[in-house]
Amino acid sequence: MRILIAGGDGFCGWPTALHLSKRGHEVAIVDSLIRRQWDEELGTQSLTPIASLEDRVALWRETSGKEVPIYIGDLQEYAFVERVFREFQPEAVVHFAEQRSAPYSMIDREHAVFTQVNNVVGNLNVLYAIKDITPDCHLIKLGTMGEYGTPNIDIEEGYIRIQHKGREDVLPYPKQPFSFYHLSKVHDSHNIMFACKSWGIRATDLNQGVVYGLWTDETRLSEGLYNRIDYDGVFGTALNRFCIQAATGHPLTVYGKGGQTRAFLDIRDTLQCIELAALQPAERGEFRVFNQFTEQFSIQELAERVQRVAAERFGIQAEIAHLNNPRVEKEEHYYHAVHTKLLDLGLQPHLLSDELIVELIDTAMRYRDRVNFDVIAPSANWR
Ligand code: NAD
Ligand code: USQ
Repeated sequence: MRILIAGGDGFCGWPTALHLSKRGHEVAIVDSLIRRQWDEELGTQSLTPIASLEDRVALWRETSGKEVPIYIGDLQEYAFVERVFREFQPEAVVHFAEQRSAPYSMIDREHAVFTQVNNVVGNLNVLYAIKDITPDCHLIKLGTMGEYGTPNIDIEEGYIRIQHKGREDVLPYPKQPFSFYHLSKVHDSHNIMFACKSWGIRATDLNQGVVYGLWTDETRLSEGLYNRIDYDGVFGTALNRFCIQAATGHPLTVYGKGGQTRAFLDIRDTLQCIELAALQPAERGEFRVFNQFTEQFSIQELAERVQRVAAERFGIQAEIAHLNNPRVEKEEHYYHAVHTKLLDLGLQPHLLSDELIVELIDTAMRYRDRVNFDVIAPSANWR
């Protein structure tokens, strides 16, 4: 298939682009490279060294013999988006290209406004480009499990059957997002649902959990193909952060009680899910929603798991620190989210293993010198 990867320079997008290219799809990347600027703004960098996007695709060409054209530009600029769609004529667009950090969106008014404008406008432009240029193209949009929040009932996949005053309907599942970032994803979901209904386009909203891991078959081939991994208090996410903290002698930063439970998946399963969704597309006019994760864990449970593996395999005694929670969220709650639709399409999960934690700790030890300890503490406060 001809697949456009928007956000193909990022943590999920780069390994997805390589994986799909390796599997024989015709792949092109769109990215504004703004993620690299946010690193500079925050005084941080990926734990692993990452080559420029131009060098990455040049090395991939040498390594695999496959061409991955790149389009550098901002999805907020419609003239740019139009040009990409006219030239590449995608059959599927995988849309990763958004500001994805909840803490970044909560820094102040400017960051909240930027996040919502960037994400909502970019997504709307993609919807219009599909409608006007490639109406049969399947939009595979990265949403997030955090759109649902933590309700005291099971979380369904996108929709819930409700009985009310003797009548019944299947309606979008209620949303109680965690941040202005997570809210931007809710706004995107509503816009996509409306576009599917009004224009008959096909879309799959992948409500993805927190992604952990780093290495995929293609990105480990050589240093120039390495993926990024974040450890800072703004872009770093729970499990990856804990492994890097254990490796560098930093206490594991559990916020509050740590009873917050979230959905998680290995980055290799992100790649699998995207390809499964692409090969079995939504129907014209259909707005499909899949919950894209494989397991759920509490944050405390993950910290204890990393602590145990660090001790058993490296002799590291990692301390668990319970920091004042910078976020407004429940620290003890019911959590059970349904996730059968991707399994039905053929997903073979990589469940969390001690080996994966060992590999992350090992990677962090190798690149310890690149860590700026000043950016590990959480800096954005929800209140
Ligand atoms: P990332 O920040 O590493 O990558 C996003 C990429 O999009 C960056 O390279 C950035 O430069 C680009 N980008 C952002 N705005 C753009 C714009 N307006 N125009 C063009 N390019 C733009 O993020 P990631 O971790 O790879 O996440 C990818 C997607 O998956 C995001 O939409 C995110 O919300 C979603 N997601 C991520 C996780 C996770 O744990 N990383 C979990 C659930 C969902
Ligand atoms: N947390 C800690 N300590 C840390 C980091 C996080 O206790 O050092 C806690 C947070 O308070 C939160 C949970 O861990 O309760 C998850 O936080 P996170 O930073 O790992 O992930 P989150 O902010 O939810 O965002 C990440 C991605 C985002 C994606 C989301 C999926 O950055 O793009 O949408 O995971 S989900 O959580 O399902 O919404």
